[in-house]
Amino acid sequence: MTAMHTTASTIPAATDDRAKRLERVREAAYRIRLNALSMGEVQGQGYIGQALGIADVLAVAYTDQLRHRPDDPHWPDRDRFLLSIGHYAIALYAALAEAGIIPVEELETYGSDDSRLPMSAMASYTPGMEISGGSLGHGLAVATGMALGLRHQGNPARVYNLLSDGELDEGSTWEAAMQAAHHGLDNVTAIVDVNALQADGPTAGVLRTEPVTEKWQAFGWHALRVDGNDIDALVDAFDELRAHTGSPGVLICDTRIGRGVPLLETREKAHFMRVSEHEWQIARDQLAAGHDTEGQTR
Ligand SMILES: Cc1ncc(C[n+]2csc(CCOP(=O)(O)OP(=O)(O)O)c2C)c(N)n1
Ligand SMILES: [Mg+2]
Repeated sequence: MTAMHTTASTIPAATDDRAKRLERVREAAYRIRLNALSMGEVQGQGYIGQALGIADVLAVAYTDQLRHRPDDPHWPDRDRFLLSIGHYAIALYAALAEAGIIPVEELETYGSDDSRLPMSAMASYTPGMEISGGSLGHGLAVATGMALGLRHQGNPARVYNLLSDGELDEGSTWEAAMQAAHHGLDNVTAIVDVNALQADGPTAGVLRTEPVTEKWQAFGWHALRVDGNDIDALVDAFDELRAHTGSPGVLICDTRIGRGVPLLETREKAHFMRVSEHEWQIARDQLAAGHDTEGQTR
């Protein structure tokens, strides 16, 4: 018997007035950044720059695009969001709190013993964390398998995989890309965070991945490239990829490490940041000032 799948969504975004829709995402992105700063302050260090950089993408995904039920993270028809970059856990926790999947108050337990929010992502610990992805380069293969399974079941859910530009160095990413295209998996969306940085330095110096768009196209993907800190452009791109049929889609997002906090945007060692005690309040003030200015110019 074919399983019944409801069409209920927590996010009735498509019918919303566009200005309201963008404003809602902008506010969510601001709170995701604040959540990330709170967690960073608990540990005094971490992958804070990446969380600030990817906050706009996560805000669009979690407050505008994904079909999910915050109180039922295992709802069979939910869209799956796979984080293959385990070190970006801080970013995803910030978004899961904004989406109501984990309580905001729980963020203060980040990285401590017995917390459900370990510093590297663990699927068995955290509601809404679909995979344990710290060993880089496996997320897209898991996404491909899940998407095949969902299609086989007649389940309309979509599978998203957020991967980093560092993961483009992994051969397994490209094996999965070939598979997804071979099977015409239009229920898969890959999102690549091109922050131009890796653990050992700028991506261009570690292993040249450009031209990224053309590579995905050559592998049979419908590829779009946008400024990953431009909410307007992100919303359009996500909409286009959801509507696209016949092949998998990839959204290549150029993001800026530390985005929204000038103090951290200009850090030399941006992959793993250490932030002094007195700098956290400055960071929050800078974030608030930027948010206000942006609000006034809209
Ligand atoms: C298979 C594998 N190889 C190496 C590592 C070590 N590692 C952890 S983060 C990282 C950098 C990867 O690049 P990216 O995610 O783009 O870095 P970021 O943008 O966060 O600076 C590496 C090599 C790993 N986790 N898994
Ligand atoms: Mg990177």
